[in-house]
Parts: sequence; C-alpha cells; structure tokens
Amino acid sequence: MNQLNNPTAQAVDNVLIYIFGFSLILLLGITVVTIYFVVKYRRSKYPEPTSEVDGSFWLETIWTVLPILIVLTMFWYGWSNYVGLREIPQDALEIKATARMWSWQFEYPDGRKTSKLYVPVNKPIKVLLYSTDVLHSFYVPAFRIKRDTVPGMETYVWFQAPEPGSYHIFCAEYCGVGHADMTTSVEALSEADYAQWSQPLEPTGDPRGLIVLNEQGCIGCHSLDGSDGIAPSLFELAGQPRQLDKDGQTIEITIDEDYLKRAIRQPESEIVQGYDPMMSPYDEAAINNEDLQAVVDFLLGKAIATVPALNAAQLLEENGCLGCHSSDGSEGIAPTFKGIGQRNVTIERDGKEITLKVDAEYLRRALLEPEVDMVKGYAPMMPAADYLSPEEIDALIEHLLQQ
Ligand SMILES: [Cu+2]
Repeated sequence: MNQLNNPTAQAVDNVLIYIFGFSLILLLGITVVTIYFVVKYRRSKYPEPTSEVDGSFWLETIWTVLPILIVLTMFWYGWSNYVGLREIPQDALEIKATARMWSWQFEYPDGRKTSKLYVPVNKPIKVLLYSTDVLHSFYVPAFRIKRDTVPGMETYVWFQAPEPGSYHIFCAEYCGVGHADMTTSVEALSEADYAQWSQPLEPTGDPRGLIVLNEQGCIGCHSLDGSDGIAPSLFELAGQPRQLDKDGQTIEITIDEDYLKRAIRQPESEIVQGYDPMMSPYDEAAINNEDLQAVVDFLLGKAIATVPALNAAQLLEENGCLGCHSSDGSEGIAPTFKGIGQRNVTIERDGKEITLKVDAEYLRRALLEPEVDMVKGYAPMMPAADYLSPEEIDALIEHLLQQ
C-alpha cells in the first residue's frame, strides 16, 4: 500500500525500521566478531592465553556510552512518533465507535449509524471508542492503530486513509465466544463518493410546518423558544391574547388559525404592539396553502414530529445482529434468520426441552431476555437488545416474522 498520506502507519513504520535496523546491525556485528574470535583463538592453535590485558579505559567507555546513546535515540524517536499518534489534527472528522459482543457500530455527526466505518480519503478521522459490555480492542492493521475500548471510559484513535478501498477492522482483545467474528472494515471513499454517501437518506421526521419555517428563514426574526427578538416569538401561541394596532386603533384578539394566516399573508394589516411593521407578506407563490396550513398547525401545537418508518433490515445491520445470525440460512454461532417466522424451535427451559412455534411473543423474549429460552444446540452468548426502543423492537419482530 502507498504509505504517503497514511501518517499513523508512517509513524509506526519509521520507528519499527529504526529499532529493527539497529538491532539487526548489532546482532550481525556481535555474531561476526564472536565467530571470528572462536575460529582465531581456538584451543588447538592457542592452548594457553596469549595476553595478560585486564582492562581498557577507552574500550569500556565506548561500549558503555555508545549503547546508551543508541537506546536513548530509540526512546526519543519512539516517543516523538507516539505523541503524533495521540495528537489529533485540528480538522479531524469525529466518528463514534461502539463495541459490543460481537460487533461494531459507528455513529456519524449527523446521527447516522452503520456497521462498517465509512470515511473520506485524505481526511483525518478521530474515532471515539466505547464499549457497552466488556473490553474490546479496535485494531486496523493498515493504519497501524490499536486501542482498547473500555466500558465506562472513552478512548480514541485517529487515522487518515491514503486511498479509496476497504481496510480490515479486527477486535484485538479476546472478548468471548464470538470474538473471532468481530470483524468489519473501514470503507474509504473518494471525496465525491463520500459527499454522495453522506446525503440524508430519509426525511428528518420534523413536522412540515417547522421545515417551512426554517426554509423560509422565519426563525431569523421569530424565536421558537419564547426569547425576544425583533419580532414576536412563536413559542406556545395557541389561545394567547394579543394587542394589535389595526387602522390606528388598538384591538385585542386571541391567537387562532385565522389570525395566524392573516399575519402571514398580510402582516402589515395588524401589527403586534411594541413591534415595527417590517415583515413582508408571504403570498401563495412563496408559501402555498398546504404549507401555510402546516405552519399554522405547527404553531398551534397540532403537529407533532412524525417518526420516519423504521427500517428493520437496517436495524439488523446497524446493530451487528448479522455478525452472528445469518440471513441466508447458513449456520453460524447463532440460529439463522432465514425462515425464522415459519419455524419451530426447541428450547431448554428449567432443564426440560420444549418445542415452540416462533411467534411475536417468543421473538420479543428472545430479543429482550435471550438467556431465558435458549435454542437447543447454541451457547447463551447473546446480549439483551434492551438498548433498542420499543418501536424498534416491534419493527424487528414484524420483520423477522416475515423472513
Ligand atoms: Cu471484542
């Protein structure tokens, strides 16, 4: 692999070559001299000692000082390169990595989660490391980085991928039966590919009204949290009284749908007391009637955030379930998902074997209390999926029953 632009590998390799190089020179030097003396001063040729010398100041000084200097340079060189591995470049992209038995999950700044680590090339990446259960170790040989993930503690590594491609990630800390399967990869993408990959896939789940308020820049003048600005706040408007200046007179109204629509379509006709008339009208070309209704509903508290449809297949992928359960029927360290909705399982409960039809109730137990009804022939190694929300559990169960 091209080591240019792979700073962490460069740092480790330089030190390795330096220390290994010196060790090799010393090994060869000492071995050659030893063989030379053994041959030259062999007993058959010199049965008696040939010299009475019992000390040399200069020789002893040199063979004491020189090794000290060599070892010190090894330390200095190793230390300065190690510091480079721990100091994160300023413009690094931060990604969270969570290890759990026996998979990795990566979370990006925009909240997206994946089971492979997607990064742009030639950009420093800071990986924040967490563990939800036991010690694991994040190891990427291509970048010469390895760091333990410790429950209750945050650790980190950084690297920079030199060229697009796939680089192995291993768990390098023995963490249980599935340890050897705890592998995934860094997927380094070119800048353009990464930009495309980063595009939001799903709607944000924000109510339409809020999206319109943001798109139209309303939030620039009207706060959403009740704080004062150059225009009245939009916080909790429904049913509030309001003093307005209308045609030179002061009137009091109660905020309702009709008032809000007027305030958006003809803001100059009624001015809230204490504010200047500076808002320009929003006609149908700017905000169509549907969006107007959405904004009004949102402001009156009638619209709540809609949860985007959960993608169960993606949940299985994100949470690393497929690391142990295959989806194609092949045998692994855990039962395959293929056909799971049409199967009977033999489980062991209180020392007795029972055969059950796989249904929603069974799957819920299997997800949340996996150790209770163990499928015969498998070891109890699955962690409870209690980190998933109830909606996510429901989505998974429905998805699995259709497999
Ligand atoms: Cu592990």
